Amino acid sequence: MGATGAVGQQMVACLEERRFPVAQLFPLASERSLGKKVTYLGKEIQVEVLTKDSFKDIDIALFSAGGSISKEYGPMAADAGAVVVDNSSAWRMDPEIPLVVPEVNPQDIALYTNRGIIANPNCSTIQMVVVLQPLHAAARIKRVVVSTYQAVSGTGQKAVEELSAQVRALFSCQPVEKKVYPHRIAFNCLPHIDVFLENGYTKEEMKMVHETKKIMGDDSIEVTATTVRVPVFYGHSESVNLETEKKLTVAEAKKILAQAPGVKVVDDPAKNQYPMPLEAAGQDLTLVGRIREDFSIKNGLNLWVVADNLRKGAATNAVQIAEILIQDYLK
Ligand code: NAP
Ligand code: 3JM
Repeated sequence: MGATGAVGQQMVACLEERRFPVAQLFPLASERSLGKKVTYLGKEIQVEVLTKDSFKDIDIALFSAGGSISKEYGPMAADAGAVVVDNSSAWRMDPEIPLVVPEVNPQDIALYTNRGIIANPNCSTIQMVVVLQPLHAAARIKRVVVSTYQAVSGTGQKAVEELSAQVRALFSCQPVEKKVYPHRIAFNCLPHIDVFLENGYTKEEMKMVHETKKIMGDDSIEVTATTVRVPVFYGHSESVNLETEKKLTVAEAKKILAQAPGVKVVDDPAKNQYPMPLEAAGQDLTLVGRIREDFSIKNGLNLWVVADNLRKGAATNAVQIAEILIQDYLK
């Protein structure tokens, strides 16, 4: 569901690359996509328009068409017998619905039987908790201060086109058009992702706070976030500051992270080696580097975390959940 979008296209690619045992693929989108085709394992499949009957005889429904579609059609798909893996924020904080990052809380997938829906976390949360979890297990994280540098592809296909068009317009002395963001994104940074809330934070910032506690199963972890849109096409970066209960040296943290599932340490400043969006894009690992002590507190660490927001941040995480579903639950 949402097969023609930025996330949906990556989902199809991911199913293909990971050789997911698909018997039949049904790409769904809106009537705007009538006539479009999706290529899967060399075959062209016609995109179908979403209707109430789309989920008959479907085993797994991957949703990425926005919150309102997920709210309306998620329960319908579940009632029709499909297990829904939903990429939107619609169901994430519902206490009956599991919110899963396979490297962190795969056991929560079992709770899909509550409502037939599993929620996929926000892209910025996913890449952060993959790195936090092993450090938390070793030293208990008390507090996290995170600032994000998020790619435009996180907003969708239209935002990718907007950044390209603005760059082309600026370099050819043409007027710059803005439709997706309230300000120009080319050569700019917008400390504004999703809507502003009454508490002064954006909804994206509060997603990071609430989702982190739920996935890690620990309400005592304090999180504060500033989320920023930057003129990068693919790959979100995060500056993460941690305070732990137990002291972790840089060497210990590096060793723990080097063994953590889904994580790759890229940290050799002398050779200019550190994670970057250009390197993270197009692959599935979460890269971490610039690992250093925060000398301003007793037990503190600073990290720089980068991942492909459309892959680990969305499509890959959803497909990993589906892989566990078929392996352990839908036999
Ligand atoms: P996108 O590029 O704008 O694609 C949206 C997709 O949804 C398209 O396939 C679109 O079909 C379809 N769609 C929209 N309205 C529809 C409707 N009324 N009926 C049927 N299909 C409809 O956006 P995206 O970046 O792929 O993101 C899609 C959603 O995934 C987001 O809204 C968000 O909830 C979620 N998301 C999650 C993460 C994450 O962190 N896990 C990251 C990014 C996005 P048409 O092409 O026919 O319009
Ligand atoms: C990432 O229109 C919508 O409901 C989608 C908004 C959106 C979300 C969301 O809140 O589901 C766009 C991009 C996300 C997300 O992952 O939280």
